[in-house]
Amino acid sequence: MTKPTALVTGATSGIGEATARILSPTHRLIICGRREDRLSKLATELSQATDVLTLSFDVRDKAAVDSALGKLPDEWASIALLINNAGNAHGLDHIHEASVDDWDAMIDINVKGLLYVTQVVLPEMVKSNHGHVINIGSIAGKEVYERGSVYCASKFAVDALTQGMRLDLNSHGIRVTSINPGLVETEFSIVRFKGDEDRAKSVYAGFQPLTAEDIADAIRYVALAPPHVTVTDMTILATAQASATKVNRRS
Ligand code: NDP
Ligand code: 8X3
Repeated sequence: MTKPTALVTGATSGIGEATARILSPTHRLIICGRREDRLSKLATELSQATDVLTLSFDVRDKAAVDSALGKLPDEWASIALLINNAGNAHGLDHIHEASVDDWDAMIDINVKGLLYVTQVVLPEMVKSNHGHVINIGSIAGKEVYERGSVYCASKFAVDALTQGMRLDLNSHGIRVTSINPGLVETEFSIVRFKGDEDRAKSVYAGFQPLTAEDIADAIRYVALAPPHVTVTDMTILATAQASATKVNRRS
């Protein structure tokens, strides 16, 4: 039997890359991101295990999303699993000191980008009354922390969209899940702190953070659950993390 097709946004690093890798035995893969060199490298690796299509676009650019996903070759047109993972935090500032460019980036990527991709992928799922959308939210979509208001707002929006999609798609048998990780050591903090690797490293100092593979493993579990089972919402924290703001650091 042909494998189902999964589309993973933000597959060029971190959680998305690990997810593409872990799904390669069970799914054909459409891997997306802006950095084409990384997409080609991952495609070369994963094509040992499965069919891979790479698509490079910025999720903020609606025309680019429509053009990349709206005219897929026939053999890729039916997507069974959409993983809306592309996203980042930009900056960590009090609301009265933060940059409008950072706000725009977070709202445009984490919220509007997710919507743009979902809008193009859903019609085929609705037509076939089958499919699964997994949105990557965050503990920041459950609890607000100081200096994170706009990132948190973007992830609260992902939580609301996940719940709303589940209601709207219920009559079409489409599963909708949110996965909400706590601190995962990826390129996330390097992006948040605009390339400051030392500051990024300090976020994960003194405790064992989650890895991208930990989250990919949860995504695989949720995706491979029997079709009549929907995991609606999974929050995953490092054992040393008790809330968005409480982390048991040894040093
Ligand atoms: P990374 O920075 O490692 O990965 C982010 C991915 O998103 C990259 O592949 C990047 O690809 C892609 N991306 C970013 N902006 C755009 C854009 N404008 N257009 C297309 N793709 C884009 O971070 P993570 O793997 O940690 O983050 C993945 C998701 O997990 C995000 O939604 C994040 O909010 C969420 N998350 C992360 C946590 C963490 O602690 N790390 C915790 C909770 C949630 P490229 O640059 O090539 O376009
Ligand atoms: C990423 C986790 O705590 O850095 O969503 O906001 S956190």
